[in-house]
Amino acid sequence: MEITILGLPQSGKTTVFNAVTRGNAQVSAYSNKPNIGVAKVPDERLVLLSDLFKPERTVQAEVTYTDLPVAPQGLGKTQGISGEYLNMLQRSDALVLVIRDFEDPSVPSFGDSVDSEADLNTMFYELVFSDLEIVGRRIDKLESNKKGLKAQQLDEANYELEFLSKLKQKLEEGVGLWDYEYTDKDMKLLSGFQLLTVKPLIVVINIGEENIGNETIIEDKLSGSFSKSKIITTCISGKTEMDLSQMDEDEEKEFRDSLGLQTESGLNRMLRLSYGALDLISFITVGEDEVRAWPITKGTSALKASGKIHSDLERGFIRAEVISYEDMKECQTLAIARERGLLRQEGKDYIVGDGEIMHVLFNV
Ligand SMILES: Nc1nc2c(ncn2[C@@H]2O[C@H](COP(=O)(O)OP(=O)(O)OP(=O)(O)O)[C@@H](O)[C@H]2O)c(=O)[nH]1
Ligand SMILES: [Mg+2]
Repeated sequence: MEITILGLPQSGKTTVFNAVTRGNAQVSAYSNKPNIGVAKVPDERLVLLSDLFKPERTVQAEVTYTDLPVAPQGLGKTQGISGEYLNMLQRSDALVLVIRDFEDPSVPSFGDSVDSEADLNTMFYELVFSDLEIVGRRIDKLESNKKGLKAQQLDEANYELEFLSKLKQKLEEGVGLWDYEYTDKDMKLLSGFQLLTVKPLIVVINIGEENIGNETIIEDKLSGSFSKSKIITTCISGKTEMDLSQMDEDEEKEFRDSLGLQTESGLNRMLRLSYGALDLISFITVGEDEVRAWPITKGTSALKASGKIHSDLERGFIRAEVISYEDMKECQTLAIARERGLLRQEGKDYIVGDGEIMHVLFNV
């Protein structure tokens, strides 16, 4: 699963990328290669389970982030997004849009002054225009190919044309396709187009250090204009989080406390929200060697989930022993859980839930 970070020039994309991946990509260097890094998804359940099982290692779920290089000429000037830049956005499963909301005279602002609301609208329009282009091209192509079609193909083409016209209308109204209600057939058609305003979007408002503590007010102000189910808004102080991400754990905690940062850092919240936006949940395996979170899409069966661990487990799957995180926390040991009958036996079609601890019995 991949998330791509985009935004206007100098909005803090690379800074956010570094904070998320604990990486050291050069901030503000005009490089034309994307930065690619892995972010570990925070999960307090792993902390408690590691306390119980004292494993050799604890492994968090991971998501890949890409920080796109300097926006191509025209980005932010409502000319739509195109070329390789567009391809990269289309390939990703979700988008993180970084919006500048920090004052810093040494960093030139995109407009006359720092205006997060205007920047957000600008970027929304960029995404909408880019989709409008794609939809428009597809409509033209279908129209011009219609002549030679046989009856059934013509029906299909007409269905698609009707669907695309509805999308086009929405886009022309300036709203994205985030909240459009799609039928299963629509979804199938849609998957071929890789439209940007269909992908989950996480808007990250990059606030200045001086606004730490005002996150809720800022979020409410900006998200009011687009309450859409597939768009999530969150504030982070990019620069602070980047500095914090370079520290060791104790130092980071001390610094966080001294800043009076929220109990859950904006960064963790962003990582958690992005994970959810990808429709991912985690199941957990426990043992002396390893306590580990495994990402699966919501609705995954025990059989498919076991295949994430190893293909042998899927091939030779017998059954799974499953316990909820809450029950595990209560029982403290698997022996007690078993005694109390809380370790359930589940078959291959069982739909694995978030945070469930699973042990797969198999035979190959
Ligand atoms: N004061 C302050 N400065 C920031 C913050 N975030 C980023 N900056 C600064 O803004 C400048 C641009 O940050 P980058 O992270 O390179 O921004 P970018 O969007 O990746 O820039 P390009 O890739 O060049 O478009 C750098 O000098 C950062 O140090 C912040 O939260 N507060
Ligand atoms: Mg950058």
